[in-house]
Amino acid sequence: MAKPVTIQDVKTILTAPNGIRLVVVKVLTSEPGLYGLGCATFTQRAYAVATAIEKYLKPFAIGRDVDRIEDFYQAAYVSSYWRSGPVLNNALSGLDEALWDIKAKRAGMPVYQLLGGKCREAVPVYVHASGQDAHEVAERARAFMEQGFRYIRCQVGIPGLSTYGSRGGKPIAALNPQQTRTWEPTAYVKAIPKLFEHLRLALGEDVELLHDVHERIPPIQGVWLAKALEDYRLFFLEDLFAPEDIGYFEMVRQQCATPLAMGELFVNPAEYVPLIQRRLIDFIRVHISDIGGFSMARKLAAFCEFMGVRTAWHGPGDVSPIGHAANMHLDLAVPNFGIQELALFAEETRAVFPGCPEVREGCMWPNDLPGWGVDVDERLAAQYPFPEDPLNGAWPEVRRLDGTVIRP
Ligand code: GCO
Ligand code: MG
Repeated sequence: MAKPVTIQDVKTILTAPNGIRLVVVKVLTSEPGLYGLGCATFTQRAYAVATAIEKYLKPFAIGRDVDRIEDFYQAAYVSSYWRSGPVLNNALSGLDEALWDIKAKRAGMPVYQLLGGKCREAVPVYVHASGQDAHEVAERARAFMEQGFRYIRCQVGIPGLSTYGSRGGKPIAALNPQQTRTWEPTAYVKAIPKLFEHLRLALGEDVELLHDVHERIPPIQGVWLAKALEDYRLFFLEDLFAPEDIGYFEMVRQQCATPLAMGELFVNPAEYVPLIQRRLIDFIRVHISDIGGFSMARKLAAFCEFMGVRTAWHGPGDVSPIGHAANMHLDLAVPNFGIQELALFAEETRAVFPGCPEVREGCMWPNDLPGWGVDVDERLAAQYPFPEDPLNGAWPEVRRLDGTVIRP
């Protein structure tokens, strides 16, 4: 039997082209020139992930057979005894995805081939249109439609408040002495049905519209909002509830047919399996590196297929191009693909990550290179260190008018 190719070294690459903190793992092998890349980006706690890789996973990985991805995944997952969580899952994802990249390079094929090949030529994406009012959102959405995008997520500013997707608002000094961002849910839930009424009139019936609640409202207002939006036929309504409140999905299901997308904050199968099994959501939106990487995500996609749930992997700016490529390869190969979120790549990001997927005709397109098809220029990556930030990458605080901290 041929001698196995083994893991020789693991490098953690921290880079912030476009100002967003990204974490990428490079696994080097015993075969000269053969390496793989994986995404381990948890932007708010990037250094914690880097430590988990450098101090724990790297020594664990060195010397192991690069071909045994599943075995590596299982062994690494339980090696901490207390497992899961965004830090350890992202660290694991970095290595797991790098091993998929290596396996596909050894096979001389793009990763999607290892999953059975393409179900589609390219991956339709949704882009983000945000504005201060409904007119501005409609204008931005129309500009995207003119560029060929057919799925658009629409977020609107709420006067005086700091909404997800737009800032603003002045807190009451006596109640909020730190003068943090402010948020109240009622004005928002009243404004959103009006936004979509305007958008349907302005943009017509053909475009697919999406919206992200970002778990910012009390659950019963979420139930009301899902019903109030039913007439505007959203493609999906996202994160209506926090992971802590998923018991409310059943209530929404009994009352309306607004399609529901959930999951970017999930880290553990115990959170997402019951929702899928009971058909309480329509789109699974996990952040692939946050659930442990590609190995876990492909199993999740297959489980969703049996339950009629479609995929919509999380694809914001704080996913590296390696992570976007992982999303795309899975999207290409699964029959239950729903849609792919995409924060359009900045020029600097494209330069740091040669092979970054092309975006045209409203879709992300793969290249035919073996592996993910995306590389990292380490010299250039080093020219984009993490920006100075008093919050060290964390979310700024958001508070109610009475000063209570709420979810961002
Ligand atoms: C989305 C998300 C993101 C997250 C961000 C957190 O649906 O795109 O909600 O914008 O807020 O990825 O870091
Ligand atoms: Mg979201």
